[in-house]
Amino acid sequence: MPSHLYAEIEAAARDPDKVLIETQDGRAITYRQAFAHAGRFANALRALGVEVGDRVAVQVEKSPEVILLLLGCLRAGAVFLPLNTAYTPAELDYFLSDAEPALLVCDPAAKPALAEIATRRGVGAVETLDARGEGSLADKAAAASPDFADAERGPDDLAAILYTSGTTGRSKGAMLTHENLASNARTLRDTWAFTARDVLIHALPTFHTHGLFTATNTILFSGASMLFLPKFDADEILRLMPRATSMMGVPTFYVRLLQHEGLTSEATAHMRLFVSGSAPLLAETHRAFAERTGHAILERYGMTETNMNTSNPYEGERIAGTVGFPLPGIDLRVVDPQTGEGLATDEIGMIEVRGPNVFKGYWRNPEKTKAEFREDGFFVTGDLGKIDPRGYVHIVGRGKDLVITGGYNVYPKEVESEIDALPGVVESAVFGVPHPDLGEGVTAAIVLEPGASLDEAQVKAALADRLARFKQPKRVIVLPELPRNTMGKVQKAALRERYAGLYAGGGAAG
Ligand code: MCA
Ligand code: AMP
Repeated sequence: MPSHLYAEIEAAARDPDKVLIETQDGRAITYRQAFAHAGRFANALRALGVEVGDRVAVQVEKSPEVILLLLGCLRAGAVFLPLNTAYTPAELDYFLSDAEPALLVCDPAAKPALAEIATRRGVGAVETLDARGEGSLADKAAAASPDFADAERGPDDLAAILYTSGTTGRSKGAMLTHENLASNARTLRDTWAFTARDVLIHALPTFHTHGLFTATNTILFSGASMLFLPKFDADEILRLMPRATSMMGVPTFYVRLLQHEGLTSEATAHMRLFVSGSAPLLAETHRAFAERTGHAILERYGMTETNMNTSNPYEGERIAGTVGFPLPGIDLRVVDPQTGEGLATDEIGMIEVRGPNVFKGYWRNPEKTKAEFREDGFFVTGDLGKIDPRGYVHIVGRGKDLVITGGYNVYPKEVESEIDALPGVVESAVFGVPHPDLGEGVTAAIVLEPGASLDEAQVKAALADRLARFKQPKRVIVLPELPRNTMGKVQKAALRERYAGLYAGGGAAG
């Protein structure tokens, strides 16, 4: 079977002359052009030594070429491995050593720093692609033939690896198969009523599930179009709305749109659907948006490991503060986290999911994979929730120590390890507290050695090269000691409570 996922995407494009992606500077790429360009990328990959099953690590700014390269990887049978542009070279070092990609594609400006790491880590080739879609890889693709015999790839073969941070230890690579992605794209297209007439405002980054798969694959499976913005920009989004039908975003998008006086029912009149996910949407944001525009934001719930699991209904009541029903074909249950026993309606426990959307396991990490699956195939999400009498799923908290800031996940352990390594620091506790713009703000409490004179600015400066910007604490608080329970465990709940008002009234940068 030629490339399972790609073949389905190609079959869904009934009108090859339809525009797939249009950019702010007026570039328009049709499906026909996209498929031909994917063929050129596939040929270029082969010439660079990328074979079926090889990983292609990609840390580049958003451009239509990222999507074309993804399609090229699928055609070549390679495994696409996107990396957040905010990751520092120190973070890249780990991903390259763990994933052992055959090729690293990076921004031309980053090449000098990354090429050295890539060589050390045995990466076969390093090529470049910039925000305009230009660079050495683009040059090689332009010189290559558009004709390519697609690799044989079945439903269970790997299409992508996306790294997700871990509560303990380093990030883990979630292995996503062709059918994991295809099944979710089919389901979302049908559940959210996407057709070839749709035009999606795409302002999300293209290195995480939300922008790369949830948004893009739903459009590809509908033969529809996307208006690509390099990043969130409220003015631009409002300017595009009269031409668009839909948008997918993180809650911060909606918080920021509500701050714009241009957000009115007239401005949104051409839109049929606003989707929110990646982090909890406050019920007050949902209500305020409905009051201003007449649109009930559709909230859904997913994970890197599982793609999308639940969604509020397209037809029917979208209830603020809930994430709706399990998607068709996906089993979701709430269990006692200790015993694994199923819980009754309205009882709070661990959310577990099973279905064609659920990933194949963690890359080269069978122990972690085993630890997060039940014997009957359910994946333990780490999210705490309940199912109400009407069947709506509510997420009420996290069983995992995780901060979600502007839709990005930050695992405190990773930040704490960096802080604890600083001279003069005895220990630290990293936690999230409400942030008006980002949902939660990453916050650190630290304890210093007697006589040490480290201050907030010094801690922040020391972390600058070590951690991606979004992981760096917005505030660092020096304490004589951390609050502990009788067992000696640090009480993050007490810290969250004590500093709950830290960012109240703060602006975007908090
Ligand atoms: C930017 N900054 C941040 C964040 N973004 N800090 C913490 N958290 C963030 N998310 C920093 C910048 O470096 C800058 O710092 C300062 O905050 C202000 O930046 P600003 O220009 O306001 O930020 P922005 O560029 O407008 O970005 C904010 C954003 C963006 C639009 C919320 O972060 C974003 O697009 N987030 C989407 C993330 C996403 O796609 N998540 C999906 C993951 P300084 O001024 O100090 O330099 S996939 C997923 O979760 C699952 C599967 C799912 O269910 O979807
Ligand atoms: P990630 O693994 O980075 O993709 O993040 C997935 C996590 O984001 C989930 O396990 C949830 O904790 C959180 N999440 C995603 N969507 C929602 C939502 N609609 N409401 C609350 N939390 C969400």
